[in-house]
Amino acid sequence: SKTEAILREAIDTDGFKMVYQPQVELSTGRVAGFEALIRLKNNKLSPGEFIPVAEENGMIIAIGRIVTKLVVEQIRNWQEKGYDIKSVAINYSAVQMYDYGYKAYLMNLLRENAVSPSHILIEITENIFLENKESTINFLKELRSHGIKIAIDDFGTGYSSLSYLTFLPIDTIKLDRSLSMEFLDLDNISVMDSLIALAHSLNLLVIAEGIEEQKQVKRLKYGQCDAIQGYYFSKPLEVEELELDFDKKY
Ligand code: G
Ligand code: G
Ligand code: MN
Ligand code: NA
Repeated sequence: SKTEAILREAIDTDGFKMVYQPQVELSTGRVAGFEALIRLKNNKLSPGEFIPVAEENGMIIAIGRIVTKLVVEQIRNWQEKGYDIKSVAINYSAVQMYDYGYKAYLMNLLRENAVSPSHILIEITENIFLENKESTINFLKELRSHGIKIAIDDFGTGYSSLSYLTFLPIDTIKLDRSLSMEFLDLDNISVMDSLIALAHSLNLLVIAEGIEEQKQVKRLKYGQCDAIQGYYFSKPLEVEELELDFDKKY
């Protein structure tokens, strides 16, 4: 297909780049980290269009490695410039579980670039547990044993059962945008508060995604949410546009 041809060309010709969206810690107002999001340099397709195709045809495995390399090299570049980079989140598709060499690939990249694993947060979605739950849990445990952190992305949209939060090897949950909107608009905020409290009782951090309005920021701060990400603070930005002043308060 046309999409596949565009992706094939991008894979072969260094045709991808990453943009970075800041995450702001609510207790301090400071940037706590970034989520890395892929873009085609030629902008012919959006990731919403090409990621599902790449997952379907397996190209996500090559793309996942490209993303990982771009991010680790970017962190090295920032470190060389003296920026004290906190954490950078990488989206990891469930299909990448078939990339059996991924963990070794990631660990090698980190070593070669002298980047600490503690700077990397891997974002998974709940559907990763639908197949081979045990091997997925083992994979995540291994990553965590090296100091890499794990987040559940789009939390609240999948086949969630809250009980699994008690045994999954994860560090952070990212509340899906639909959840923030729903809860804040429907005056149903006590459910959001309870989710945050439950997560905290399990030593998990909570990031709310898709935050666009100040009233959401205020309410989430009151509800002890740890960090927020969304257009209210910043859209995903090109490296050249990023503010890397970690002392700045929002
Ligand atoms: O950045 P944007 O909102 O347009 O992303 C659209 C979708 O593509 C989101 O679901 C996002 O998680 C996904 N996406 C963006 N970048 C990556 C990436 O590097 N890897 C994977 N697997 N998915 C990504
Ligand atoms: O599926 P995932 O959570 O990885 O998707 C993240 C995407 O959500 C980002 O690529 C970004 O384009 C989009 N996004 C980030 N903040 C906002 C926001 O405040 N509103 C909306 N509508 N989309 C957002
Ligand atoms: Mn994400
Ligand atoms: Na999300």
